[in-house]
Amino acid sequence: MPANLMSKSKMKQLAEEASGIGEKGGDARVKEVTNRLLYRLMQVIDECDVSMEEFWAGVGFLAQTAKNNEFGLLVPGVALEHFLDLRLDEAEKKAGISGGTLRTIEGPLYVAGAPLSKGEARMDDGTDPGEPFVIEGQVRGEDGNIIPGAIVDIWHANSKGGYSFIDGEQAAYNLRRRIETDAKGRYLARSIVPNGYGCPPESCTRKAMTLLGRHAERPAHVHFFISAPGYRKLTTQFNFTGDKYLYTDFAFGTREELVVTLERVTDAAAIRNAGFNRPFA
Ligand code: MBD
Ligand code: FE
Repeated sequence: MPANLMSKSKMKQLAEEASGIGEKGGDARVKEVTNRLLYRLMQVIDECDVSMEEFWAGVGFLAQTAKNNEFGLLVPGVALEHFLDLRLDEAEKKAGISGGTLRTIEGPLYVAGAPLSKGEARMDDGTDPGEPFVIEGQVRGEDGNIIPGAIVDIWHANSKGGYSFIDGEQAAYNLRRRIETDAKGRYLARSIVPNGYGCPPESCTRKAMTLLGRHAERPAHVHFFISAPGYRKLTTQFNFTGDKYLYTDFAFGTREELVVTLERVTDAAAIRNAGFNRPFA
């Protein structure tokens, strides 16, 4: 039962005052967003009759989240990054733009500056016992034209679900590569099949998920940025058929069109014929 102790007009007035709405100075955009955020926050506090203790516990939780550098993890966990993606989809629909590979979340674990090579790359450093696999594709514009010289920036977790620069166990830029597409717009990567990612055991994000009755796991996935001069940048991922967490991704990144089935290749010649000029060890 909502408490509703405060009148809407009183909350509106407070939020506007706190946001400097009546003042001359400041930044109009910051004022508007702050005002709307504060008004809604006050409404929630009033409707849920949030106590002083609960309020300060919430502030403490956010402070700890900041201390852990975890906001990037919490945001996808509460569906906000996916929500922004869906809004971009809607904007494109309204503008009459359609087709092409679907976007999905970037997530918090991208690192810029991965090694750049032409046409193909090996992404793993050979120390991971994961199963080797090959990713190949062709970059095309919405008009269907192939795009040579596009940059395909790929990053993914190792066979334990950890990312280089984050888990401290891997060499710099392990499983992070940029590949420039060849004359036919193609790229090829050799890597190892990633495991899903789980939020760290002591993380604020995992604690929040537990309080919400949810798990804190992502299905295995491979991230992509694809960019070329004159084109909008695509942020996407793919997942693997049959993954335990495919349809309950805590970060809401799964989209049916982006789920792929691995094709098992056993003979070395077939692997070479797939375009890779180094046979698997
Ligand atoms: C990840 O690897 C990720 O992609 C997201 C969105 C959140 C946490 C870890
Ligand atoms: Fe990820």
